Amino acid sequence: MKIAVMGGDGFVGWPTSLHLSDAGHDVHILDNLSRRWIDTELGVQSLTPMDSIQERTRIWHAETGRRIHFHLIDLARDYELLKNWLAEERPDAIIHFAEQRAAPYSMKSDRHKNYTVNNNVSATHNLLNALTELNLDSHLVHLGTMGVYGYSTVGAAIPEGYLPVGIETTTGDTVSQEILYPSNPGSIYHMTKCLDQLLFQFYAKNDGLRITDLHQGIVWGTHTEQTRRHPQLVNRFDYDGDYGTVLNRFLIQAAIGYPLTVHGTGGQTRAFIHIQDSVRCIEIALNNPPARGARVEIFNQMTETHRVRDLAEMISKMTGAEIAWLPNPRKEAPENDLIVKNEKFLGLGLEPTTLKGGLLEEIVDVAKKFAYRVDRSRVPAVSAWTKDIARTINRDPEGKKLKSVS
Ligand code: USQ
Repeated sequence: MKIAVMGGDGFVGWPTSLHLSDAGHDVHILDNLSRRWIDTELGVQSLTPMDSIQERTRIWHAETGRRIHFHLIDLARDYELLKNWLAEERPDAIIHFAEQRAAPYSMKSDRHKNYTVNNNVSATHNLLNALTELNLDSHLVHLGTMGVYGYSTVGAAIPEGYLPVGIETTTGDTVSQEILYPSNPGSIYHMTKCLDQLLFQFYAKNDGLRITDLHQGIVWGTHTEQTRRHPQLVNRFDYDGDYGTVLNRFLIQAAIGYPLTVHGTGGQTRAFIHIQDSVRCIEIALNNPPARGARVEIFNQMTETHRVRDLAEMISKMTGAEIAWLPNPRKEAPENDLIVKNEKFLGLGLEPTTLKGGLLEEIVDVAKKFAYRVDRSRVPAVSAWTKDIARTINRDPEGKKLKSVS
C-alpha cells in the first residue's frame, strides 16, 4: 500500500512509519516538525538524542534499502499544498497523527489553548475536506484517545465507541439506537479529539469516507523492533512536565534518582499500551478498513489499566525510588475505576505486551544511559488546569520554588 503518515516525525508516528516500511509499504511522512519547535519553545529536549527527519530516513535507507519519503507540509495551514499532494500521490491509506497531543501543553495559557484547538481541528477538517473534494477513497486511520470517554466511575465497561441506548418515543414505545459514547473531555487537548469524532461522523455519513478512529490509552516504552536496529533510528522519549506521560516519567525519574511525581492520591486509573503494540494495532486497523458508506470504525487501543499510585509503588519497589505525593495540577477525579472493552483488536490477533514483560527494566536502562541529558528543573508538571490550582503548586518535589507557568 502507499501510506501517508501525517505527523510521522512524532513519538508514535516515527516507529509506525518504520514498522510499515519494514512490512513492505510505500511510506510518505507529511509533517510540519511542530513537535521539534515546541521543544525549542519549552527549552527541553528528548531524553534520547534525536536526528533530523532527513537524517533518520537516510539511515533507514542505509540499513534496509527501503525509502521513507518526507514532505514538509502543515496540515492545519497549507490546505492547497495538502490537496495538491493528495491529488498527485493518491495514497491508499492515511494515518493521521498530526495533532498537538499533550494535555498539559494545551492548558498552559490562553495562547496554548488557541493553538491546540486551531491546529488540531483545522488539521483534521482540512484532511477530510480535501479527501472529499478529490473524491479519494483512501482509508483514514486517526489516532484518537481513550480520554474522549472521560474518567468518571460508571460501574460498567466502556464500549468500543458506541453505546446502545433506548429512547422513549412520543407513543410510549422504546426505540434502540447506537450513539457515540457521550464525550467527557478532561483538557483542551482531549476536547479537540472529541470534536474530531463529530467531524468523522459527519464525513462518513455525508460523503462515504472510510474512517477508523483509534481510542488509544497512554503509550509507554520507547523502542520497537525497528528503532532498535540503529542508534540513529532511536525514538524520541519525553520526560518533561508537559510531554512526558506518567509511566515513562516514573521510569526516567527512578533512573535519575528523582522522587516519583504522583499527582494527588494517585487514585487515577488509566488505560495503557506499549509502543510496540501501538504500531501493531495501527497495522491491524489498516488491514481491516470499514466499507464505503459504513459508520466510523472505532477501536479501543489499550491493553491494560492501572492506578497511578500502583505504578509508582511498583517502580519504587523495583528501583528503590522515593515517592513524592504532590498537589495535583489538573482538575480531574482524584480516584476513579476504569473497565475498558478491547475485544476487537484481541479478536484480530493482537497479543498484548504487558508491564510484567521485563520491558520496564529496559526503559530504566535507556534512561540511565542518557541521564546526563536531563534538566531536573523541567521534570515537575507546572501547567495548571485553573488559575486557582496554579497557586497551589509552587514547589517541586525537591523543595525548589517553581517558575511561573507560561
Ligand atoms: N500523572 C501523575 N504524575 C505525573 C504525570 C501524570 O500523577 O508525573 C497523572 C495525571 O494527573 C493523570 C495521569 O497521570 O491523572 C495520566 O497523565 P499522562 O500525562 O500520563 O496522560 P494524559 O495527559 O492523559 O495524556 C496522554 C497523552 C495523550 C493521550 C492520553 C491517553 O499525552 O496524547 O491521548 O495519554 S488517555 O490518558 O487514555 O486519555
